Amino acid sequence: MSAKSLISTNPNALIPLFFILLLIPLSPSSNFVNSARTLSSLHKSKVRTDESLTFLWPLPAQYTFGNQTLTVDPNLSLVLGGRKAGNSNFITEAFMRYKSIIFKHPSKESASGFKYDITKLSIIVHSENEELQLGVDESYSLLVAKNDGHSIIGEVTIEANTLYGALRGLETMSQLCVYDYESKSVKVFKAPWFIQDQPRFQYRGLLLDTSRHYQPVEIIKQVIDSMSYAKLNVLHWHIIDEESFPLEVPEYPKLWSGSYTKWERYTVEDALEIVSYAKLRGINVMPEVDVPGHAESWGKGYPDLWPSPSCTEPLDVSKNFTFDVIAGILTGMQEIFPFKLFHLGGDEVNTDCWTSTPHVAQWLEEHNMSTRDAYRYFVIKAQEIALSHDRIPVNWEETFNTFPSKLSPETIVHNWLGPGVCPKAVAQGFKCIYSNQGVWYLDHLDIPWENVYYAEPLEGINNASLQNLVIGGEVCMWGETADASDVLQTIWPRAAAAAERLWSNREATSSGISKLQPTFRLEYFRCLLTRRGIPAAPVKNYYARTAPP
Ligand code: CP6
Repeated sequence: MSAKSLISTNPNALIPLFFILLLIPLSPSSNFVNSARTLSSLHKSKVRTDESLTFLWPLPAQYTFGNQTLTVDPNLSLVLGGRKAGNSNFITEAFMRYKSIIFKHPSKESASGFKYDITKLSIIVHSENEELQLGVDESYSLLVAKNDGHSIIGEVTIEANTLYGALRGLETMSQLCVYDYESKSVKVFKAPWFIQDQPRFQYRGLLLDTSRHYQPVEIIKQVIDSMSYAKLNVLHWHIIDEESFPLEVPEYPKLWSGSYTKWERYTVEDALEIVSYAKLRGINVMPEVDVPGHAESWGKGYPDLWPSPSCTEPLDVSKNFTFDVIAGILTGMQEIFPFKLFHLGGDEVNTDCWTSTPHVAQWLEEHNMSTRDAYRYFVIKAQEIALSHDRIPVNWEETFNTFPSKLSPETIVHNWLGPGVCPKAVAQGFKCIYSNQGVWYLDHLDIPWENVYYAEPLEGINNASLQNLVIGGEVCMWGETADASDVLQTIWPRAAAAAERLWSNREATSSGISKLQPTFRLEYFRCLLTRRGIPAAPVKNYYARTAPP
């Protein structure tokens, strides 16, 4: 079946949900999570107020639900509305993807004349702007209700300002559509649903390291798919490091001779494919060029980048060639990665090779620089290269810890050495990303999911305008101990704990045994991942599983 045949143009879909919202009495401070009642004026069903468990992950910002069970037509059709009406392959493709997720099980043939409650899904997108950058509007409203024949908006309606908000709404909708093994058909339980949702943080990242172990493109795509299920939105691609350089760089074609083998490489076309695959799922890809440490593999193709063949890291600070190569890499990557944020690393720099290599030591002396000065000189020069390529530099926290006042004011400080640096960085006006290694390093297998879940990026920051400088957080999947055979089950389910922390209300996810039952919902989400083909590890061992409520 072609995608086009599913689309009909329904002028009713142009009537925004907004007008419906006006009909709904809301007290401004009402906590939707606990007072589900607003839709009862619109729908005759009784809205549940007794308990608030949902199977949604991450938990939406605001939601109400009722007590109806609705049937969903396996031939669900798409109706496009708003300014994007009729011309969005983007939405149509996303709809097709989600349709195959929702109807994975063949539905039992219904008796002829059977009327499904839900036969169409309306998607209204207001903005024509398709750009995906930090801070893109990901908000959406979602209504799932029985069409009583009276209201003009019925069944399922997703309304969003951008394509990316609509994607988040589709994900939520797909989580409400549950295969019912009794009737062998897809149902929505606890309808009508009304959801208004947006993320708490604009940057919700996952670091993937493809230098310590090569990850095939297909695995990276699975990582991207699974990120979209948890509403994560930045893939921090730690693509190169000291161990290997798998990426093709047209300006310096010998760089990827630093790959492990000729087959463990990414062509420019591979990288472009990953970026566009991610964009269709609302995910930005942020590349990292980690300098001056963590770059030994560059010298395999260009040994001049090493201080000497026997002392190979950090990169030679004394040569212009070093910065020419960095600029060449940036030029190549700029063509691949449209995301404005660019990670320049800057962590774990041991400058011994600079003092022990005669020509570098001499250069330091001529320039009257200590090793710390030279480290600063290197990082600032790399930042200038990024800025001249219209990129915002992101640096690991050591650069801020060592010379905060010299960094470009645009710098985004990336925390990793325990908690505490974001409060200091935002106090000095820098933006910050939280990745405390004690809780958000996924290669640390001994960190329980609860520690991931209850880690709070705003810890230690009380002033609201300073809190706004924490753009979000990122879980890190360093690659030393995981390859294609186990990287997904190392990422999941714990990355999902961070994903809810970064998306959902702070109050709804705060510590203590929440009545929102994160344990059970996480087990349910992990199970959802496995049903969708993502090999997520068990939350707890089998015998310790939580009984369904
Ligand atoms: N690689 C790079 C790494 C790490 C960092 N940078 C790292 C350090 C300590 C731990 C885990 C990872 N492997 N380039 C630090 C940001 Cl425990």
